[in-house]
Amino acid sequence: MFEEISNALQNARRIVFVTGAGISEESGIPTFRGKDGLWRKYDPMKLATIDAFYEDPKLVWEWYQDRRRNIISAEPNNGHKSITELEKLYQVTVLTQNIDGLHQRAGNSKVLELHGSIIRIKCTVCDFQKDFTGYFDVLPPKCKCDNILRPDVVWFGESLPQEVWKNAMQEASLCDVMIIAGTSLVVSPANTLPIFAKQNNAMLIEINPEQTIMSNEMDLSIRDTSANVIPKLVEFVKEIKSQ
Ligand code: BV8
Ligand code: ZN
Repeated sequence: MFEEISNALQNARRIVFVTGAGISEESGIPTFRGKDGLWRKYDPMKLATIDAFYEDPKLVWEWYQDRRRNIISAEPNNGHKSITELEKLYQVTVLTQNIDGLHQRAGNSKVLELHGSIIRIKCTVCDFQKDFTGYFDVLPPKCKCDNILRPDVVWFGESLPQEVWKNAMQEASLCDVMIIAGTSLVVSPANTLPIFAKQNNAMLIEINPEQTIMSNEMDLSIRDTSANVIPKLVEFVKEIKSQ
C-alpha cells in the first residue's frame, strides 16, 4: 500500500494531517455530505450560518444540542488513535475541520481547530467563553450578561480564527508529507492547505473511500477508510525505520 512512498516516509521529519468529517464517521458521527448528513430536513450548510442563527436561534441550538449529545458520547477511533502513535516517529500536526474534539481526546498533541469547537460555548456579546459538556434545558441558552450564547464554531460566511489560520498555513508550508483524510475538500479556505504543501514539494497522500475534487493532485490516493489505513501506515513506518 505504501511502497511507492517509502522513501518520502523514510526521510520525512514533519507530517501534517488535514482532516474532515470522514475521520469521525467510524466513531458514529455523520458526515456533512454523506447519506446521513441531513438533520431533520435541513441542509447543514444552511443551518451553519449566522443568518440562520439570528433568524431562529432555538432551531439552530436544537441542531447543535443534538450533535453535542452525539459527539460527547462518541469515542475516538483507530484513525484518531494511530495519529498519536505516529507522533513517536515524526513531528505531527493535525489541521482539522472537525469541531468534535476527537483528535484531542485520542491524545493527538498538536491539533489546530480550523472551524472551532462544538464543546466550547461563547457569548454573542461579551467575552465570556468556556468548554461545557452539559445539556441546556432552555434553548437558546443565555449568558450572565443576558445575551444569548452560541457554540464557538465558525459558520459559513464567517472568517476563520486568524491566529489558527496563520499557523495552519505555516504548518502546511513546512511539511514533508501531508495526509488528507476524510474530507471532500469542498470548503474553503481549508481546501487550499494542500496547495501550500505542494508549493513546498511535500508528498500528498489522500485517504478516502471516494474520489475528491483534488484526487488528481495527490501523489497517492488510498480508497479505504481512515480507521483501516492509518494504523497500517504506522506499522509500515515502524517496519521501514527498523531496517
Ligand atoms: C470564509 C463548522 C472568509 C460549523 C464548518 C462559493 C464558492 C466557493 C467558496 C464559497 C462560496 N461561497 C462562500 C464560500 C466560502 C465558504 C465555502 O467554502 N463554501 C462552500 C460550501 C462552497 N467558506 C466559508 O464561508 C468559510 N469562511 O470563507 O470566510 C469570508 C468571510 C465572509 C465572506 C466570504 C468569505 C467558513 C467555512 C467554515 C464553515 N463551518 N463547520 C459546523 O460544523 O456546524 S464547514 C463544515 O463543512 C466542516 O467543518 C467541514 O469543513 C465541511 C464538511 O466537509 P468535510 O469535513 O470534508 O465533510 P464532507 O461530508 O463534505 O466529506 C466527508 C468526506 O469523508 C467524503 O469525501 C467521504 O467520502 C469521506 N469519508 C466518509 N467516511 C470516511 C471517509 N474518509 C475516510 N474514512 C471514512 N470512514
Ligand atoms: Zn455575555
